[in-house]
Amino acid sequence: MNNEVKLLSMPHNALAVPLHVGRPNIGDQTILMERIQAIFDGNWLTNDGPLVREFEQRVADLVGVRHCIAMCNGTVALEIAIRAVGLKGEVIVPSYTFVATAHALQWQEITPVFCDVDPQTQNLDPTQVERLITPRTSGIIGVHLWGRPCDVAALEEIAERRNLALMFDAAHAFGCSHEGKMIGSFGRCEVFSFHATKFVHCGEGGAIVTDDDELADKVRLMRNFGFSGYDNVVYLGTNGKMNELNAAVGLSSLEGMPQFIDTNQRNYACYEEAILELPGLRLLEYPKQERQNYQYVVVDVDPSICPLSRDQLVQILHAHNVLARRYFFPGVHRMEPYCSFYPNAGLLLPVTEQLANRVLVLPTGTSVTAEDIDAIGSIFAWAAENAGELRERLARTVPQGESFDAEVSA
Ligand code: T4K
Repeated sequence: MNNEVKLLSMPHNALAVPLHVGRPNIGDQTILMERIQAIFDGNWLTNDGPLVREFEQRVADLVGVRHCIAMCNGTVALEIAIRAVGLKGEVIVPSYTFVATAHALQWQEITPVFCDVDPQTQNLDPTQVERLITPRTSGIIGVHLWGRPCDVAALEEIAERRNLALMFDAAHAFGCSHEGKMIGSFGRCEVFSFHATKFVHCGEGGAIVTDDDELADKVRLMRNFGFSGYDNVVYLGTNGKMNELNAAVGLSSLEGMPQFIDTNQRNYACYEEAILELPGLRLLEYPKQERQNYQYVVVDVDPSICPLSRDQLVQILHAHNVLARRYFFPGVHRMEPYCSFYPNAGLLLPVTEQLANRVLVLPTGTSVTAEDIDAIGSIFAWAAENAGELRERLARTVPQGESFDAEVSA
C-alpha cells in the first residue's frame, strides 16, 4: 500500500478483517455436506443429475414459470439465451452493467448498441431505446440492475410495436418482484446468475427461465452440445451444464434465503444511519411494496454536496479494510473491445457516465455485522471532519479516475 494511502487510516478504526462486497452467503453447511456425500455415493456428478433437476424445479416454482434450465454460469446462460431467441445484427443493451451483458452478444458477433439509462431507475431508458432502433436491430436486453426492475411495460410495448425480441439479464434480481410478479417471468426469457457473489449462489451457476415451451426445449439441447438421445445431435450446441456439486451449493443457498434477506435488510437499515455521517451520500432505495433481496448497498456520492469525491471515498474506505467497489466503472462502452469500436460513445451516454463516476457499492451479506456498519459510520464521520486534509493527501497519490485497485489491495 502506498504510504499516502496508509496515512489515510484513522488510528483506531480500521476493520480487523477485510470486508468484501460479494462475500458469499453460505447456507446450512451440515445439509450441504450430506448432499455432497450423497452425490459421491450415487456416483452421478453432472449431465442433468437429480440435484440439478431439483434446483431447477425449486427455482421455477419460486419464480412462477414453467421452465428453469440451469447452466454453468450466468454468462454462458446469456450466450445460449441470445442464440436460442435468435438475436442477430444489433441488440440494444445498457452500458451501465457488468461487462458480461455485452460480451455475451459480441462473443457471437452480434453488435451491442449501448443505450443510456434513466437516472432514477439506473435501468434502460425506454425513450432512448426507441431512438437507437435501426433496420439491423433484432432485440433488446434489459438489465434489472441491483435487483430493481426495468420499466418492463414500456420495453414490452416498444418490442411488440417494433417487432423486436425482448429478454432480460436478471443476474442481480433473483428473489425480487415487479408489480407483484416475480422477476424471471418477463420477456421471452430471463437469465439469472448464481455466481458466488450473488444473493443465492451455486459457487458458479446460472439459469434461463421462461414460460415458452419451444424456447425451453431449444435451450436444453443447446446446453448439452445439441444432443437429443445418445447419438443424435439435432442442434448446434455447447457445454453449458450445471454440475451436481454446484446444484448442491445452490439448494442450500435457496434454503438460506429467508435468513439472507433478513440480514441484508438489517444491514441496509444500519447503512441508512451510517451514511448520515457524511453529507452528500444517498442510498439507492428499493421499492417497499415489492419483494427484494437487498443484495447491493448502492451509494450515490453527490459531488456538489460531499466534501470528498467517490474515488477519494473508496480509497479511504479501502485504507480501513472496507473494500467498497466502483460498480460499474467506467461503463462497458469504455472497456475493450467496445471503446475501440465506439471511441465517442460516452457523448451519447451522459447518465451512464455520471453514474459510473459517482456510485459505489458497500459490503453487505451474512459476513457483515451491524457493528461493522457502525464502524463504517465512524469512518464516514472521521472523513467528514478531516475532508480538507484527506483531499490534499489523496491529491499526492493517484490522479482521480485512474485505477487504484493494485495499490489499495497490496
Ligand atoms: N450480468 C450481470 C448484470 C452481472 O452482474 C453478472 C455478473 C453477469 C451477467 C454474469 O454472471 P456470471 O457469469 O458471473 O454468473 C463479480 C462477479 O464475478 C460477477 O458474477 C458479477 N456479475 C459481478 C457484478 O461481480 P468481479 O470481477 O467484480 O469479481 P471479484 O472477483 O472482484 O469478486 C467480487 C468480490 O467478491 C471481491 O471483493 C471478493 C468477493 N468474493 C468473491 C468470490 C468469488 C469472495 O469473498 N468470495 C468469493 O468466492 O465480478
